[in-house]
Amino acid sequence: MPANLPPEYHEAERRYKEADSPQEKVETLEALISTIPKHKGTDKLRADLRKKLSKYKSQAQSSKRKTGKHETHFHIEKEGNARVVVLGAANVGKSSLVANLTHADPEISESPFSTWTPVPGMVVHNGVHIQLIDTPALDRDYMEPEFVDLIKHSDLVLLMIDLQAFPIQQFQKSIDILESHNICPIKHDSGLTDKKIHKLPYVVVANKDDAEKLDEDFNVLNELLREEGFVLLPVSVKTGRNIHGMMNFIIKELMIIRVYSKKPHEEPDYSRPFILRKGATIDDFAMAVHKDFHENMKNARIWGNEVHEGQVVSREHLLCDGDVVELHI
Ligand SMILES: Nc1nc2c(ncn2[C@@H]2O[C@H](COP(=O)(O)OP(=O)(O)OP(=O)(O)O)[C@@H](O)[C@H]2O)c(=O)[nH]1
Ligand SMILES: [Mg+2]
Repeated sequence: MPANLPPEYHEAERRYKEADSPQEKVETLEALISTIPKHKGTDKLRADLRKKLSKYKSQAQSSKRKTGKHETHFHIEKEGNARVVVLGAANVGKSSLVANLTHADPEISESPFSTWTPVPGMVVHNGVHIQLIDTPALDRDYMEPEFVDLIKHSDLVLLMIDLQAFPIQQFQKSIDILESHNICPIKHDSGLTDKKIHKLPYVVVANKDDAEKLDEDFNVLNELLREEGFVLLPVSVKTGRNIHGMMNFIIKELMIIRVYSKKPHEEPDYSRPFILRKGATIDDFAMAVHKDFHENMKNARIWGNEVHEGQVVSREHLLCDGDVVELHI
């Protein structure tokens, strides 16, 4: 037990010990944890109490009447063009990634199980706004139903594994936990055929690939995962290695395309792309620009890789990433 705990701790501990019901235990434990100063000396104590909290939450949840609604940290408003949920075992670097790419300030710690509530942040990459959500570790004893819901309401799972800590077992465990809650990767045949299965695109990253000497480990892991049908990306949040490449890959997997508008006789406006999904047409683009364009448009001119410069196209024309479009009323 760390020696330098404040007097409020002992008072909160007494209330926690006196609490009877699981719900009271949850409330008093949360209060108790909030009295503990955050530093290395208290890491273990906080992790232990968090474990207990998770157990009581589970008990409180099962004894709670089904009708009773309650406030939850897991309800996060969707913002931006897409939502990416960062998942993985304890200590792999999920919070570090979110802290690194966004203005959010989740707790980062050497000791496992430091994140207990999801923390959203916003990352803007090549004009695309992505809501990136840091989450509690998957390998806890208990996973809140609201956490499962949050994942199901995301557009992509960024599954992170720690290259330096039994990555194969870690990967398998994370996949299994998600599968036990009916969440599976879209491209992967899990063998489950139940209609309840929720399929999502997965991007798997091996974090802590800090230096070339670790690439050998990465290659072995990559081979194994490829046999299972997964693409693995090496990254290092610490050194920034391949983080840019990872973001490009995420945008590709989200099937996001960026289309730029252009007024006649003017240069395209590259500062503000319109964000659409693969399969979008000129019609969808016109709707995104303004409903008046959508109603009154006669045709459009387009510049891009798969068209002739300034080619005139109809409403049904399929758009590609990077196209520039001039709408004509
Ligand atoms: N060497 C190395 N360490 C890293 C890297 N990314 C994160 N870490 C360290 O790994 C530890 C865990 O990082 P966190 O970001 O707290 O991990 P987490 O996945 O959020 O952990 P939990 O919230 O406990 O599940 C910290 O000590 C980080 O500094 C990396 O790329 N390389
Ligand atoms: Mg964390």
